[in-house]
Amino acid sequence: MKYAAIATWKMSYEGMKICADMLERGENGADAAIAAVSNVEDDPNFHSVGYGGRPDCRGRVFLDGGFMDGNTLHFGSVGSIEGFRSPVRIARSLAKGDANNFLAGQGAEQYARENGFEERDNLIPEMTELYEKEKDRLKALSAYDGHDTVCFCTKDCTDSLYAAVSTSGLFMKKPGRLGDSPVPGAGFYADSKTGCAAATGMGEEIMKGALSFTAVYLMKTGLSAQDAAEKALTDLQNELIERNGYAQAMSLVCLDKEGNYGVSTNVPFTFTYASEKDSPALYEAVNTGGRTMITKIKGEL
Ligand code: SD4
Repeated sequence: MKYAAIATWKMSYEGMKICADMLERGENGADAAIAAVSNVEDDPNFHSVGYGGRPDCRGRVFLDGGFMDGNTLHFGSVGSIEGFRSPVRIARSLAKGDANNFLAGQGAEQYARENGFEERDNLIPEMTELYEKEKDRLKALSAYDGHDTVCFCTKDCTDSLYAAVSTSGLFMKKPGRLGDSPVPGAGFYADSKTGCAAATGMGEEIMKGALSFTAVYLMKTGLSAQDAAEKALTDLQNELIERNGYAQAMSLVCLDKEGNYGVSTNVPFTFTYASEKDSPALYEAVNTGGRTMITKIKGEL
């Protein structure tokens, strides 16, 4: 396939159209992935990414973002950053050089300010209301549902692969908490010789199995994108259940170097995909005994 892209959750659909248009025009897959993720970061209707993201336990919005270039294996990440419009754009700018590629907290904010990245208060009144309503009920919890990451994996017409992700992480998270999303190998991974992958779900689980790297590694050993996605997630889930008695929510999307996609999940999951053969569409994935059953969602586009 000349180009292909896969992304997590229904919230990626508008971004997928932007991404597919850019890839169709022959634009760079990194630019396409970043434009698509930024589109979600700017949309206040999605309460788990960027503007309108869910607050932490202090009622403030801290964001994580990551980017990887599958040609160079350079990655860039920012963690726990407050007050900036696009964590993924900041992350991409860090994906070069041999050091200082992953910045967190005040250091990341200082870098973003010094490098002219647009500032923005990402807390919207609706999320302040939610926080005020839920804070007492949830203060004892370490995790709370309603967290999702937007992840885009792209393959462009030069056969370059990229992964880009952005999230506000867990609702009511502790100050300084980082999930898998900005962690290369866990939340995202790209290697143009093999494939690219990205994850969403409980970061504390995903990090235990370096889920995105594992999927790409399995493709390297010869598995198809779909088999690699399923094996990576099922193996991790089985290990977690064996050791801890349970496994929390995890979902994974990936592309092989030809642009074929793979998806796995242990919860009901939506994703979008496009290639020069398939116009952008929204799909639903469910786990049926370790295999992923995929249905194209009609009438919702
Ligand atoms: C995190 N993986 O911060 C993210 C949240 C997420 O579906 O993607 N939830 O742990």
